[in-house]
This record gives sequence, C-alpha cells and structure tokens, in this order.
Amino acid sequence: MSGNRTFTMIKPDAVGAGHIGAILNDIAAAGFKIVAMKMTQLTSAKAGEFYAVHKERPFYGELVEFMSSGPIVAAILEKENAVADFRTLIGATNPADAAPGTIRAKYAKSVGENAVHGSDSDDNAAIEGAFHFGGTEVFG
Ligand code: DAT
Ligand code: MG
Repeated sequence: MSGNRTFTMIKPDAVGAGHIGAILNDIAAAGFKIVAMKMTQLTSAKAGEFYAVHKERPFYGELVEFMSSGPIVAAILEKENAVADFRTLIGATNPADAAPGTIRAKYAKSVGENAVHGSDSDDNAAIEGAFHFGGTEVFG
C-alpha cells in the first residue's frame, strides 16, 4: 500500500502567489487521490527536522528559512506508482530544467522557491506523511 502513496507540500511561494487551486487541479487531473490534506505553517525547528537530510548542504539555512516563512499545504496522495509519477508531474528541482507543463515549470520561481515538494522514495513518503499527519487525519 505504501508503494501507492506519496507526500507533497505546496510551498510558501506558491501559496503566497495564489496557486493552491491550480496546483491541486493539476494533481487531480493527473489521477492522484487526496487521502490527507491540511494548510499549516512550519516552525523553523520543524522545517529543519523535515529537511535534516540536507543539513550539510550550503542551501540548508535558506531552505529552512523559506519553508517556515509562510503557510504551506501538506497532503498525502494515492495513485499507482505514486512516488515516481508525482516526481514526473512536478518536474526537475530547478524550474529552468523542468519539462514544459510540469508544476515546477509553470509555478516555481527558482531552484530554492520551487512551488512543491515530492517524496523521493516509498520509505520517505511514509516517513514524511507520518511527520505531518496522525492516523485519524488520513483517509482511504
Ligand atoms: P527536490 O525537492 O526536487 O527533491 P532536493 O531534495 O535535492 O530537491 O532539495 C530539496 C529542496 O532544497 C529543493 O526542493 C529546493 C532546495 N534546494 C535544492 N538545491 C538547491 C540549490 N542548489 N539552491 C537552493 N536551494 C536548493
Ligand atoms: Mg528531495
């Protein structure tokens, strides 16, 4: 079952620019079912914990600051082959390299402020989903 789920966040840049509806529409049109969703704001401590794997990277500080700078929409999505298909839907990390029509190509501002998060593996999808949602907040 975990192979059919991924975790996403609509990041503060895209929320601030008014793109929540358009991005959710793209996600639904690509065949993903939303099984959990909330609008929230990460503290810098929580953002630091979520991105701890990037702690040694030069952009870690700016990433944590950005991800805690405003509200996000967090969601768990269900679809066959969810992790890989969602990475295809969102496009490359740097929107300059993202394929036309992908969410990052359409809505991301820069490599740092790149509109959406998508899990990179089934294991991380499960960890990231559990980081944001309790059992009574996940449906389906
Ligand atoms: P992705 O979000 O595509 O999985 P990642 O896991 O390599 O990319 O990096 C996590 C986030 O860190 C990414 O969405 C935006 C930020 N980031 C990555 N590379 C960056 C860079 N070179 N400069 C600034 N921010 C960067
Ligand atoms: Mg990543």
